[in-house]
Amino acid sequence: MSDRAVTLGQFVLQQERMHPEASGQFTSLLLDVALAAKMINKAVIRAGLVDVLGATGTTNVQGEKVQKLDVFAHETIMRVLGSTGQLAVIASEEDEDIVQVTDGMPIGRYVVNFDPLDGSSNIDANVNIGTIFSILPRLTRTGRGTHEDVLQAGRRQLCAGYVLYGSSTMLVYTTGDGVHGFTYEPSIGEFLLSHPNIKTPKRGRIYSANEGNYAHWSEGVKRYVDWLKCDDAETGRPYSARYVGSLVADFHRNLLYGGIYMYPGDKKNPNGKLRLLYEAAPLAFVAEQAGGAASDGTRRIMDLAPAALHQRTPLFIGSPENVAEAQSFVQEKHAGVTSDRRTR
Ligand code: P6P
Repeated sequence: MSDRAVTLGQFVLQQERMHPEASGQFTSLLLDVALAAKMINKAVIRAGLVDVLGATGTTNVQGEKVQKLDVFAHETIMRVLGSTGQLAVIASEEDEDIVQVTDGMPIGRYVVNFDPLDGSSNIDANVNIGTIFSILPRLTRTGRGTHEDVLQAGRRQLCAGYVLYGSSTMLVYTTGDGVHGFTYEPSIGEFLLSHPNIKTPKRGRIYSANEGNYAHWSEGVKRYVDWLKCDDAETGRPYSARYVGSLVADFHRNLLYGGIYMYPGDKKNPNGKLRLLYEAAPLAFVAEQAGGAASDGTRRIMDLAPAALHQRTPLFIGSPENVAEAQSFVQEKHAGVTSDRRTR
């Protein structure tokens, strides 16, 4: 790759030329996601200056307090993507049900599921927040999009990625041909290729979890986290605990440095907190394409077909050796393990 700056648009076109078999039909859709990201980014970086901080006083379908930026991000994505003529149906964390694309627009061949602003509880504290998106082919042939079109397993995704808003806003995506990261250059309004072909380390020594939930975790998860904290230089333990409380920020750091993010189920919420369709599945696609893994503790996230729009799932995601290790504890294959001197 030459050292000249490559924009997202140029890169996507290069990819299309390199892979004639790739239809590239959703190229413009991906570029529209980037357009929406630029508009959201402009609001996010000015959040402290204009009246978008604080809550709207309403709650979303999750029963969560809706922050004004949440609403802006949701409405921006719906407006930009809804006018592409490429979509049949859209699903968002902020909407109770699917949104069919109508209003005289041509009904397209694709579905977009997204979390408009994940980690929004961090907005007022100026902590990184993110947009997560997933593009799928519709299953139904004609007519308005349906739930069947939306509720597909992650392995059906054509494209998935996230935008991480912060001091340096990044867009990271995959179309099944590796993972590529772009850094936003506001002076020219372009996402420039900064992290081509991201590969996550096979093992990392960072774990990300809300240990405030420890008392409610299963014995297997407790044993795993206890094991990570044992002092054993030979296996690089104890690991470092890093938890921003914003999935996209924790995921992105672990993608680059190696490690594991986990949000297990617990006694209060057996399926955990995170949503399968527009949080776990898109990030699982990115993780696997970067050489990582994503599991619900026993099954591959990408194989799980959601039965409901806002279905939750436990999530263990990151470096493959870390995820496999976590799975072995969660499945109690290491019952009784404390500070054993295992090979790794
Ligand atoms: P907790 C944010 O609400 C979110 O969905 C993720 O971004 C984040 O990782 C997680 O929830 C934080 O949840 O229960 O640790 O505050």
